[in-house]
Amino acid sequence: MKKIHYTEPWTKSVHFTILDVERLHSEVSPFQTIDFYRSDTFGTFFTLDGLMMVNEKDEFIYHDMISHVPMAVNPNIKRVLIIGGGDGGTAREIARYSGIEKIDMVEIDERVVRLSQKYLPLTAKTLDQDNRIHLFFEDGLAFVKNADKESYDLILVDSTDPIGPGEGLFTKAFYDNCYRALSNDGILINQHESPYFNEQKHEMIRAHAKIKDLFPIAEVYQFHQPTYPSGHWLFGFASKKFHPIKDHKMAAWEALNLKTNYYNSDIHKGAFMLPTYVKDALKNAR
Ligand code: AG3
Repeated sequence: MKKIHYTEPWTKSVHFTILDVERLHSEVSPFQTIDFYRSDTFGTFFTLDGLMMVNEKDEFIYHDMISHVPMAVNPNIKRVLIIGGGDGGTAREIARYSGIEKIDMVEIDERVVRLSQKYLPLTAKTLDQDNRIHLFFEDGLAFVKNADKESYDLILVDSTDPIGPGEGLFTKAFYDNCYRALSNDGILINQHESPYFNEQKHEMIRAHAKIKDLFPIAEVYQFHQPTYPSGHWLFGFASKKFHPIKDHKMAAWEALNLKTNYYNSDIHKGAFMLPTYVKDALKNAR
């Protein structure tokens, strides 16, 4: 197959390029452009509107950090709502907990799920193998708006950047509805962009400003995602009751004996220790 170069513009002047990739598939869905590629270094990867979403080499980092951090704070989580996450990686990690009763996954674009099932079984394979997982191909914004009050213990917002179909998932109205749909010990984890380049930092600040106004506990934690802009990426941890460090149930989580390749109890604590420039940016968020 013909080899091409794949480039994501991280900023106007900084581009990330992977040389010599094969394009496996390309299509324009009703929501976005979806491309699947194959690289010697990163394995199979896919992009939405040209932006890196998932690749076989570093997906474990993102999916460990979105899933195991809240599960180690409240091991009694039973009802989970995933917004986005069409590649299936987040559902795969959550499904490893036997105490989970249901995983509702709301992905606006069915094509992302179907193509991931075809080209990326590494992340998508659990989607049709676990009957606790229920797929809804709907707008996440409308779904949480119509969800019953206090009907979930955990909401995971596994979204794209706030451009295109992911935009509504960064609004006050959306976070408001998440708050309402969460139980009293509920936790919200959201894709929180990067603090490093101004392009993503701006979105990080906007998201935090909205979430900290709503939730009594609103923290941010970091991890290394080498293929996202700057490689320094964040999730938000918001909750009505649990603090991610003070309520960390380290022994209970370790007793589960889950093998993870990035997440561990030291990372759990360390991830919430932020560099000064990030703390400052979040403190002044409005
Ligand atoms: N969600 C995408 C995170 C943002 C990536 N941004 C970028 N490349 N500019 C990943 C979904 C994984 N389940």
